Amino acid sequence: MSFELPDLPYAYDALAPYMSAETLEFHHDKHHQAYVTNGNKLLDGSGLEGKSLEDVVRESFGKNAGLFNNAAQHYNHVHFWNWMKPNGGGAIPGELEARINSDLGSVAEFREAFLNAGATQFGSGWAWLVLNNGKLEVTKTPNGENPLVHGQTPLLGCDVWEHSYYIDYRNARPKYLEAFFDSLVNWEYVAELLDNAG
Ligand code: MN3
Repeated sequence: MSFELPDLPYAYDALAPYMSAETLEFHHDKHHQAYVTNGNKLLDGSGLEGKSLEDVVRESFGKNAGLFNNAAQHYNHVHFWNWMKPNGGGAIPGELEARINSDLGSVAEFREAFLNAGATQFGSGWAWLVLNNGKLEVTKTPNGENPLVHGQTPLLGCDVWEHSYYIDYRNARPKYLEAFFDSLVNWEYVAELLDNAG
């Protein structure tokens, strides 16, 4: 297999004013495309050509930094576009909300932990809601690293690389994180990933 850039699941201007068309044009068409293009070049001859994207990410980690960085960022962004939707945020599907309440205390505590993870990730990286040994946890990772390489299932991720927010929020990463959580998250997709994880 080779990596392919998926279309955005909505129009470029569909997430405004929380994420502008200009941000999505750069982020999807330039940054994500570069991970796909470079990932394909590095996949060729790596010995991992026949593997699923998830396996390429897991098996290149710690062994082939160039391939890992691009494959992991491709995986992260494929999901990132689906972790957002127009008129997102708001009500969390009941079963997911119940899991959040039992594992993380409350939705408010989860929100605070998630925003804090994103704000305190020094430099580029991601904030995550993951399933780890059957329990929901909030984590963060640097650069392209993702929960797959730690044996966890990513359920929600927020890209805190500057390219994700600098056009719309300049240096105000916490404001971007609040807008993401409150007005962009596609909770149905998060619930679907939790269902798939069993
Ligand atoms: Mn990005």
